[in-house]
Amino acid sequence: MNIKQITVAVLLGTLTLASCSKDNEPLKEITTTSDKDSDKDKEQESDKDKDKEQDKEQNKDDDKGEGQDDNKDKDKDKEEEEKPKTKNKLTQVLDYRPAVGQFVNVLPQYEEGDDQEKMNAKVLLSLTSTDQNKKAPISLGGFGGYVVFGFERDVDNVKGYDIEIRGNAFPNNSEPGIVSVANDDNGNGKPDEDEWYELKGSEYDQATTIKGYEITYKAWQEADKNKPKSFGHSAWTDNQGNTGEITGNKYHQQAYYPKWLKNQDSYTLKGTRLKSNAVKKGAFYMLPALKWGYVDNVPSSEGSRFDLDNAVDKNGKAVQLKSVKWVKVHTAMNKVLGALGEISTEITAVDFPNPNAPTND
Ligand SMILES: [Ca+2]
Ligand SMILES: [Ca+2]
Ligand SMILES: [Ca+2]
Repeated sequence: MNIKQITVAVLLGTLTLASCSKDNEPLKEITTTSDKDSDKDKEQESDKDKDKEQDKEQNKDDDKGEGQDDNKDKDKDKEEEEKPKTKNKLTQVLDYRPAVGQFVNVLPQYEEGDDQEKMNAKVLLSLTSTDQNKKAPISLGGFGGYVVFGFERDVDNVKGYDIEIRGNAFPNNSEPGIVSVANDDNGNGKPDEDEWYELKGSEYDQATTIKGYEITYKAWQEADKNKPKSFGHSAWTDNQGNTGEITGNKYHQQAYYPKWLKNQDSYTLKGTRLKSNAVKKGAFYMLPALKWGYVDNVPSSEGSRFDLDNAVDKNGKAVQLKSVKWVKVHTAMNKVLGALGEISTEITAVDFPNPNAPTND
């Protein structure tokens, strides 16, 4: 036993004595301390209990949470079923190949170094940008110039119209474009050798309509430079034995041949060709609207809508399509109208009517 131990023993003795004493002061002091400790213990115990309770609560909440998640999933499924479908959207331009034309390299604007991919992206931006400064019509140039669109999801064949493609037509200024559609039949993710179905318009069965028309545009040649307004010049030949030329006009003095095809001396475009119905009135031309079924033909939304029920195969036989992946538009006429330039389809917007219409199957 050392001094410390002795001190403790004495203190313990005092403590025992004090405990027995009727003098409450030291007892109080001591017991108070002791009570404080025990209170602390109690508090700690109670804190522990609280913690336990909290844990329990949390577990309950967790359990609830899990339960809620299950319910949420179910609710979500229900909502998916009941929620109105959002409108489909134009999200891709897979190919933009205008024919030679007065707005080519301008709508959209070509910049040095742009390649096919860049031009496709510019077309998409022109048609979908929410910035009004970037939104602009795109031009397909003369006959056969085309663009291929892809969407957020496949275009369903609902009852009635399935897609709306607007142009910049106004009365007596119609420049019709033909719509064709396809699915990825060969599964390579590209709109290529898949079967394309034309959406019949009012002129499809006319005797003057040529199916499988082909035209080849030649790039500007050194020999063209002495011709008047030669900047826009391009000679063409077609598969019907005709030859002709696109000529420049004073209003548009850039090259009319797509500049991003700089390594191609010529290129060929194909499709159904409609006879031009342009009528010359003095120095002007009137371009009356066709009855129905063409892009850039009438100014109204209603007249710019297309129904997949009008799809025909390459032999003109009607086909029933449940949905399509890609939509193509090409300029339908081959005609240069003096200073007005060539007939060229323009596109300003792609939209979808009636997203919740029942499907046609
Ligand atoms: Ca339909
Ligand atoms: Ca394909
Ligand atoms: Ca137009």
